[in-house]
Amino acid sequence: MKLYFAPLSPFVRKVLVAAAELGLAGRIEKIPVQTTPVAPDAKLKAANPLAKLPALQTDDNDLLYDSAVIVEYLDALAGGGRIIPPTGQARWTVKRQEALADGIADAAILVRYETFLRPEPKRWDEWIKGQQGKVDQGLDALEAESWLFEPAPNAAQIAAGCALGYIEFRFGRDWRRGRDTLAGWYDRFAARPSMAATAPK
Ligand SMILES: N[C@@H](CCC(=O)N[C@@H](CS)C(=O)NCC(=O)O)C(=O)O
Repeated sequence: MKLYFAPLSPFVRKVLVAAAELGLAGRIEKIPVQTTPVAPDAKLKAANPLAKLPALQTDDNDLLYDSAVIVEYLDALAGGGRIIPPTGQARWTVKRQEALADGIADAAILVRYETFLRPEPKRWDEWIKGQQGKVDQGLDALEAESWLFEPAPNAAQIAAGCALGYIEFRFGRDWRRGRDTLAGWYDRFAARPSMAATAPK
């Protein structure tokens, strides 16, 4: 399998952590890509019309995106039901929580693009505040969800770990203030070999 890859992308990291937890890391070849909304990479665009990372070319030559689809594919490849419950309420809870964590990372990335990529005269403070509000509300919801303390890693926990890793890497440790439970969980989760091996540097 070939994974279109950038080392600082939380969504690429999510796929790599899932692959490691499922024992599939050795089957993934990384294809490095540099892409932004204003300078999309041509080979990535050929793999994913949205020109976003991650995209995965499977051994059957299928092209898959986005991260949630790829993680579900890897889970199925590893036998199914390993990091995403196969049926029932538990499945919808994990999928919803994964969407929450991904939404936090989406908003954090938009803040980063707005404050780093967009030329200063074109920046819009209200819009940045709006995205930051989504990050903050999402983190408060994660803090409130005790599911984070389940021992086995699932797709939602992996997504949450990668979103928090990205926020801490880009914006520092402020997110921890008033979120002691989440911060404690994150420190333990970040020590897993799959997370340590993929930490942004
Ligand atoms: N919902 C998508 C989000 C993917 C995403 O935003 N990827 C970023 C990198 S972390 C990207 O490729 N941005 C380039 C762009 O938006 O053009 C997923 O889960 O894969």
